[in-house]
This record gives sequence, structure tokens and C-alpha cells, in this order.
Amino acid sequence: MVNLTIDGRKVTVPENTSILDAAKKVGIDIPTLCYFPDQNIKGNCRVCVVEVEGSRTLAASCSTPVSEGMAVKTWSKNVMNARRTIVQLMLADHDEDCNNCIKNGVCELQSLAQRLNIQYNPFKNILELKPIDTSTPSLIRNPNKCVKCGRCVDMCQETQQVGILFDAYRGVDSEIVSGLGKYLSDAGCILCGQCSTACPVAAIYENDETDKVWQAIFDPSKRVIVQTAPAIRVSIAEEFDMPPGTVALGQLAAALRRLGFDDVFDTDFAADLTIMEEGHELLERLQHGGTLPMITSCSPGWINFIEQYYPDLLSHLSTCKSPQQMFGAVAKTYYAQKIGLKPEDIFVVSIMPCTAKKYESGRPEMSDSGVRDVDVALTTRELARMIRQAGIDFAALPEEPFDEPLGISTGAGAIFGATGGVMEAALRTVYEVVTGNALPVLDFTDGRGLKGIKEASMDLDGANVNVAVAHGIANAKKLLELIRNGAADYQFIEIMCCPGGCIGGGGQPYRTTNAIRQQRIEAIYEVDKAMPLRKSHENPAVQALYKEFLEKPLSEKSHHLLHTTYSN
Ligand code: HC1
Ligand code: SF4
Repeated sequence: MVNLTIDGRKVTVPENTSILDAAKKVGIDIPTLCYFPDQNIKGNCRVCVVEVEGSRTLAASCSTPVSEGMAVKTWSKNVMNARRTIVQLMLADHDEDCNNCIKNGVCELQSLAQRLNIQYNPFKNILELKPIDTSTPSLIRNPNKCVKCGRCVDMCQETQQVGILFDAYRGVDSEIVSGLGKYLSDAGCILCGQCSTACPVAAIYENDETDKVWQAIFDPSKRVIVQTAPAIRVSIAEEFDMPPGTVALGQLAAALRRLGFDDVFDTDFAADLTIMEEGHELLERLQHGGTLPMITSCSPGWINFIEQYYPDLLSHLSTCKSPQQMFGAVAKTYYAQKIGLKPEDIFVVSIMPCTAKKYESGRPEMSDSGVRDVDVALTTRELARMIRQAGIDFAALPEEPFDEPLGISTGAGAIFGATGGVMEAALRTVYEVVTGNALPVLDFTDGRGLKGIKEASMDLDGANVNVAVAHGIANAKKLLELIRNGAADYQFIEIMCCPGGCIGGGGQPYRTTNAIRQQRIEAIYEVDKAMPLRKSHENPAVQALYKEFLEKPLSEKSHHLLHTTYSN
């Protein structure tokens, strides 16, 4: 252990602790910018400088370890002047049109400037405006806002290991680029949006489509249907200052109704439907041949990745569309018929924790109802913006139910939102379909949690099925290499693009850390436990859909509406 003083207070911390963490331990909050929990320490912005007695220069507290007898001052004239100058220089190379910025009010540079009481800038603004990258339907990249902290680069290079974003050039020319001279759409970006959850400013952010949704809501000729993804119920409350891990299922339904949606439905219904199709597809491949291991196909960032980087393995993908897209196709056919409307009179909005869902919903093949099946996919952050715009006090909302029939779901549908959940939901159903027996224990804890790759086996009436689960592209790549090398002894694999699964999606509240992911995961299993039904095949609305419309899993109609093909 190491003893030191910080602002005159005695502190004892383990060796190699940074000054920043040691200060945090005694409640001293040093401002940071390039520092981000769970990422490598970069120490490049120097906003966190402090004075260390006996040293002539200021030290970056995030990258300086404590030492025995050290005396640290986190606030002094030198510290104040240095931090102010650093932030003023950043502002002088920044597009300061804060009123017209999506991060106005939630921007870390803006709050640093406020915290340092910067009221004028002695440095002249030298920014040379560069083009804004609007090349994808999911993300906007505005280099004029970039502070070169490197948090997005870390997400793309280390966490996801896709490697699109990198630091280019040196000194005053330094810049973060997406492939030299390329737009995101040409650089091999998979649109996961992880960069956008880490960006402290508005240098990369979701393509905001809330105005399209308002227009539809205000158009009396449209029936506007909303579906909400499994992960939203355990993250939306954070946008309204409630702690991570808060379950806000009933308030979410109430908020969507107050916004003016005509039908408040649930993607969890379609997740149950996905299990019916995907479970039977797995059985078909196990019993009658087909590429194994079969890999789940509901995560669109993951689909973008395999299509671009491992096209030789596409036949491993389940042909099932994602629940988002199954929902859209069913809403504009089965439900449209039920309410006597044509698909073109219906406008389907999805609330997703994901930026890649915007791209997925616009894929030309996702229009099996005859028109685009899902009209707009909004992220959690966009939904929160709409709720704030409408002046709804989210925390004070009563708990309301979802509408029927496409709002009926089971616990199996809910756990889709956490890594391991699709696997667990599938096994709950496949076991009972194959064996005809009720599962003795519903919880497959081997597939749960933030471990990068998880493995389990299940005895299906004498046949052993080996399964694996990976979340985040860096982990997915390890399984893909095993498959490529013929060394993967699995029959079924779940892959989710984002760390933690959809609860950690790129459209979730900013600054998602591993600690927050863990809290959201725990919340989603609470939702599962509280559901009266916890197996997809027991969902009465899914049963009715098959009886009244689709006939059975993998029927001709199911294939037409619920399955797809992939391209490279
Ligand atoms: Fe997901 Fe899915 S779980 S992909 O993570 O299969 O986005 O939440 O909606 O479609 O159901 C996301 C979440 C989501 C789909 C489902
Ligand atoms: Fe990299 Fe994902 Fe951001 Fe694309 S969306 S730049 S792949 S982190």
C-alpha cells in the first residue's frame, strides 16, 4: 500500500493506483476528458493535471501513479490556469455553434468550460471547417466538433476491434479519421455506434430521425405503431436521472402512449416469434442437415460485420430476420388485416438501443409486407429527446400495460436484450419441443454475464448440443476464427455485436461503462423473473398468430415474411 496526501488529506491506496483514482477515493473529483472507464489510459488531453510537490511540471493525474510520501494539490493557481488554457485551446479549434448542436446540454467540453468558468477565450478560433460525414443512415460524423480525445478510436480499435477510426497526422494537423480520406460508408464501418456512446462531444452521433416520427404522429391519416426493444426498459430511466438498473417497463408504455402512438407494442413479442422460427431452424439443421454451427442473426451490427469481413461463413447464419424486422412484417400484414388497414396506411416506429437498426430497417429486402416494414428506428437517446420535447415527467408516469396482441410477450423475449439471452430463450423452447418434457430449471446461468465467450452443453433427448455465446466484435472474431479453422465444436452460437449485448448498444445513454452494463443485465433478468410466462412457445399471441395466419414455424408464409438472405 502507498501513503500520500491529496489536498492535505491522508490517503492510502494500493501500488500503481493513479492519482485520479486515489483522489476519487476521498471524494475529490478531478475533471477529465480523454479518460474513459474501462479504456486504456491515454493521458493526452491533460485536462486532469495536478501539482505534485517537488515537481516543476504539472502531472496528468490519470496516467501518473501514486508514490510513497507524495503530496498532491488538485487545485491551485497553476492548475487552474493550465486547465483553462487547455480547454480554451480546444474551444479555439472547435465549432462553437452550441445552440445548433445535438449535444447541447450533455456535452462534456461544454460542462468543462462551465466548470472552469470560461467566459471568454483569448485564443482566436482557427477552425477550418471540414465536410460533415452523412454517408450512413445510422451515424453522423462531424470532424468540426472533434476534440481528438481518442475515446472513439479506443472503442473501434480495442473494444470492437473493427479498426475503422484512427489517429492520423501529427501536431496541429492531427485528426481522427475513418480510413484515410474515406466516409464511414466506404471505410468498412459496421455502424455499431460504440464510438458514439464514448464521444464526449458531438463528433460522432446518431442520425436523429425524431422529426420524421413527429410528422407521422401528427398526420391523422397514419396509424402509427411503436415497438420497443427488450433493452430499452432497463436503460431509458437513466436518461431521466434514475440509477442504472432501474426497470421502467410500465412507465415506458405510458410515455409512448402520451407521445401519441396509436398502438404501443413490444419487440419482445417478436423476440418470442424469432425463437419459434430460429429454434425450429436449429432442429431442422440438427436433424436433417444444414450448416452448423448455426449462428444467431438478430444483431444488425454483427450482420454488417460478417457480411463485410467473414463472407465465407454466411451460410452459418440463421435465416431468421431480427425481431425488429419480424415485427414490422407482421404488423403490416397480420395486424393490418385485423384492423382493416393497408400496409401503406401504417407507420411502424421501433425504439432500439442500436444505431445499426436504422440501417437494417432500410435494407431493400426488409419490405416483405409490400412496403418498407419498419419506417423509422429510433435509439434510446432519441426517444428520451422526444419525451423531453413533449414535456412528459417520465419519473412521475404511472405504470401502464402494452397493447394487445403484439404487446404480449414472455420473459424469454425480454432476455434477448442481454448477452446470452437469445441462447437461453432458444434452449428453453428447443428443449421442450424436442423432449416433450417441461424444463426442470429455466435459468441457464452458464450463458449469462460479461465474460467474453461463454460455453455450455445441453442434453436434448440423448443428443448433446454444444453452444457458445460471444458479445462484442472482438470476442466474436475469436469464434469465427475457430469456425474457419474447423476447430469449433459447437452446434449453436449466439453473437451480439455490442459489449454486454443490446443493453450495451450503441444507441443507449452516453457513457455506458461495464459497471452500468452489469446493472442493466441484472435488471433484465428481474424483468424475466417477474413475467407470468417465461418460454416463447407459451406466448398466447404468438400461438394465435400461427393459428390464424402463419400456420406453423418455417411454413411458406413464415419463410416469406420472417426469413431473409445475406449478401457480401
Ligand atoms: Fe436487440 Fe433484438 S435483442 S437485436 O439486441 O434480437 O437492438 O434490445 O430489439 O430486433 O428483440 C437491439 C435489444 C432488439 C431485435 C430483439
Ligand atoms: Fe467503429 Fe463501430 Fe464506430 Fe463504425 S460504428 S466507427 S465500426 S465503433
